[in-house]
Amino acid sequence: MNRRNFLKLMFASASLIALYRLSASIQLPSYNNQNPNANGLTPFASWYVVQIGKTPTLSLENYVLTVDGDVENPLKLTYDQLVSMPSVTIKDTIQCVSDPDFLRANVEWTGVPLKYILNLAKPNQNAIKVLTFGAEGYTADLPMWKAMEDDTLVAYMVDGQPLPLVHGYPVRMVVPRWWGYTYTKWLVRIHVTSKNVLGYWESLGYPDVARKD
Ligand SMILES: Nc1nc2c(c(=O)[nH]1)N[C@H]1C(S)=C(S)[C@@H](COP(=O)(O)O)O[C@H]1N2
Ligand SMILES: [Mo]
Repeated sequence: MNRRNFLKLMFASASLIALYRLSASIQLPSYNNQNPNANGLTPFASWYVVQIGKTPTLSLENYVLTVDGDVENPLKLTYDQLVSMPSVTIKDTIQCVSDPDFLRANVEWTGVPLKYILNLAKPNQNAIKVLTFGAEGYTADLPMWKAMEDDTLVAYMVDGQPLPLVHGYPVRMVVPRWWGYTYTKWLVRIHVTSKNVLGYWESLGYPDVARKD
């Protein structure tokens, strides 16, 4: 190889390395996903669906959210009561543990902080866990400290619209930074307990502290 070709080769490989380093330094937002729209959100049509049973159909008129167990003040909340409570809107990525790269969606949830509802129900001193129930019988558990985080939500809207039926209409759990199996869809019951209970996937060996990282 003559000197001129050697220099060309050096220049070409240096450019390739520079290009590679540039692409590696681009930080993807934490809520990045396939097929995001202009706002970085996942259109409902490309949002994955994961569930163990059939989709139950709940009506807003008959909807009741029961809060019971080791609480001083058990509650039965109607849909209207729930949506008139103080709410927050947050961006999040919901991700299924079984394929976290493919099964994830960027969404914007609106809901009532679970903490607000628990404070109304007044958990007893010995309460350590919260078990959430879906209308079809699904369960997931949260330790009390996670249930009391400001952005753990009882959500009734996504991207400014009612939840799609398959994504938990009318109400579901939202547990940012934790795996999708804690996001109980068709939420109908919040059970506070002093026992170390496990939900459906937790009892099958998935992490009870279901942190994504
Ligand atoms: N009621 C109910 N909620 C559920 C489930 C379920 O089977 N039933 N599956 C969980 C699992 S494993 C995941 S990953 C998410 C998926 O939510 P999505 O279908 O809205 O994307 O829902 C969670 N909530
Ligand atoms: Mo999942």
